[in-house]
Amino acid sequence: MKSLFILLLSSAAALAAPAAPLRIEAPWMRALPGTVPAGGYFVLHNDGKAQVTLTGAQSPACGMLMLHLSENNGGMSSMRHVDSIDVAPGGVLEFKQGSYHLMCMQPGPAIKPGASVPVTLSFKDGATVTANFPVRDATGK
Ligand SMILES: [Cu+2]
Repeated sequence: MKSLFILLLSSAAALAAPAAPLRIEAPWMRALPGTVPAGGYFVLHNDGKAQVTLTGAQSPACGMLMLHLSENNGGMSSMRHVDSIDVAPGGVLEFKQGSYHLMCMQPGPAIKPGASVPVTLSFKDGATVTANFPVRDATGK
């Protein structure tokens, strides 16, 4: 009887174990006309005590979903793919226009203003975080 009690206790503890201390705030996806890739924006909070490394993103609505960084060099703006982004303990990583953004390379029919699509971020340690990204139009509405 005693061992059963311990077993129940330990499985309850396993259920209560906190997930990776990562939060996605203010997510949204910017739909552009036609087949132009859509941009994804959010703020990632690392509430944990360890550095995490963002290594990718997936969405069933997007075909390939890439991590991009926009840069402005002497008035020329361009974007490039990045493989990974470190987020320090207690740190915040902002995906916003003109900076880091998700690039939804083949936006599917679900990418339309007023809809919302799931996006999963994946990390080097195997952790994943999923959030629903509301879709807005080109002007951000
Ligand atoms: Cu891009």
